Amino acid sequence: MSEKARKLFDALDLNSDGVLTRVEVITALRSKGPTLAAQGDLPFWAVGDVDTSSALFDRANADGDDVLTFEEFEREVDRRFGW
Ligand SMILES: [Ca+2]
Ligand SMILES: [Ca+2]
Repeated sequence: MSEKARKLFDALDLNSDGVLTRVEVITALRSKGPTLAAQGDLPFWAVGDVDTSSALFDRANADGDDVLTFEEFEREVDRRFGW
C-alpha cells in the first residue's frame, strides 16, 4: 500500500529532493536495505547487489528519464513487493 511505498521512498531519497536517482537507489539499498528489510519495509530479495538495484530503478522508471518520481516508484513497488 501507498504508506509503505512512501516510507520506503523517503528512506531512499538521501538528499530529500523528492526524486530518486539511480545512484541514490543503489547507495541507499546498500546502506539501509538490510535494516529496512529487517523492519519489514523491504522484501529481502530487493536487498541486492548493484545490478539488482539498478534493474529495479530501470523497471520503475516508466518515462526513461534520469529520476524516479514517487508515482513511478509507488507503481513499481506496489506491484512487485506484494504488500
Ligand atoms: Ca533524491
Ligand atoms: Ca522517471
